[in-house]
Amino acid sequence: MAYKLLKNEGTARRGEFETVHGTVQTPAFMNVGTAAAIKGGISSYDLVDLKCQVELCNTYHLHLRPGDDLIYDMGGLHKFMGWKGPILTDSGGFQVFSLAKLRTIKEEGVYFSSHIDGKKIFMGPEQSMQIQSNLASTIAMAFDECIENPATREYTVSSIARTTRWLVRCKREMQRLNSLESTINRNQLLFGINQGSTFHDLRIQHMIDIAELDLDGYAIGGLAVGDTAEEMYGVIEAIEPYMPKNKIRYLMGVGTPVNIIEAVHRGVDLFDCVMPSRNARHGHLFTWSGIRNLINEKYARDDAPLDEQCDCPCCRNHSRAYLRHLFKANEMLAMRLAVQHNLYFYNTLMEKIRAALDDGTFEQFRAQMVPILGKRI
Ligand code: PRF
Ligand code: ZN
Repeated sequence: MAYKLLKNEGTARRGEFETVHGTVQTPAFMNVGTAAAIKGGISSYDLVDLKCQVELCNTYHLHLRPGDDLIYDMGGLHKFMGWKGPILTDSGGFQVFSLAKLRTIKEEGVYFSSHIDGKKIFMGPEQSMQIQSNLASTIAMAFDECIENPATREYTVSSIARTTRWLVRCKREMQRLNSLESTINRNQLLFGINQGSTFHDLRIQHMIDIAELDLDGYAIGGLAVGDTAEEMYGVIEAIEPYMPKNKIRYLMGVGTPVNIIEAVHRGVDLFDCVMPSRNARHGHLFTWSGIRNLINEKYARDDAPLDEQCDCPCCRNHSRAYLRHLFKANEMLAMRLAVQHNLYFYNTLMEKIRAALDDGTFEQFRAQMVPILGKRI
């Protein structure tokens, strides 16, 4: 089980990541199915048609509902939701901070109330690993604190020290769980998460510290949470030389097509974001000519497919006028078709990025696509 670097162009990397649930071609985008479902009525079998390689689910949500013990009893997340490919579970370290109410952070972990029914819950590194082990995902994420930007240097120093101590506990607990015969996926991988707000020296030191733990992959967390895109690119550039070359690198919760191209340029291999599915549900569609708002009156009698260059299920079968009508009429099908298109677009974007890296033309691709993809049309 390993990351193999196939080719690079500057700091940009073309690689392969082998797991027990299949090999991921990188750079790759993970499709977000928070509560074991992609919002917008997309099933696991749809994901195959949408060229999805990896699905991402959330520890926090699944622990609250239906409960990780139930999913364990049902044979794990793969069997439960009918998806055979790799699954990455986020640790709860982000959702506890963004969704939970009345939370208190202590050395042992976080005390909080469920956003669903107010129930009091404790989650620390050991609990997060136990839940993710019950879910039996391919990749578990470390339990971290995601600090919102801007943050003070003083708070950042103490927070990342605790995140490092939590990471050591995560690794120990994951080793213990993987040694148990009752564990569903005894090859579960663990990724560490770099934090440090926008302080380059703290980011670098934290990266050096966690690289020593020799984990299965490394994520960059704490970005796209109040910082500008330029600050985010600056942090990636600062830590890239300190990220192990032989391990996969994941930028958490990012981002727009332009953000992804810019991060690949700076050495990132793996992404996830709710943006394609969330924007689709509001009629915002990513196309190869720019970003389209389908609710616009000008599409009322437009017979063209949403994107002439796209061969997703929506573009192959329907017109802009029809899709706009579905949105205006609040039909469920509007969501489903729009989400299918946006996910297909993101997965195709990654395919094009990989092809450009294979050909040694990624920088050309970047120069050509960045001005187009960020434009509203
Ligand atoms: N930590 C975790 N999950 C995350 C983040 C983080 O910092 C982010 C930040 N963009 C998204 N998801 N555990
Ligand atoms: Zn399409």
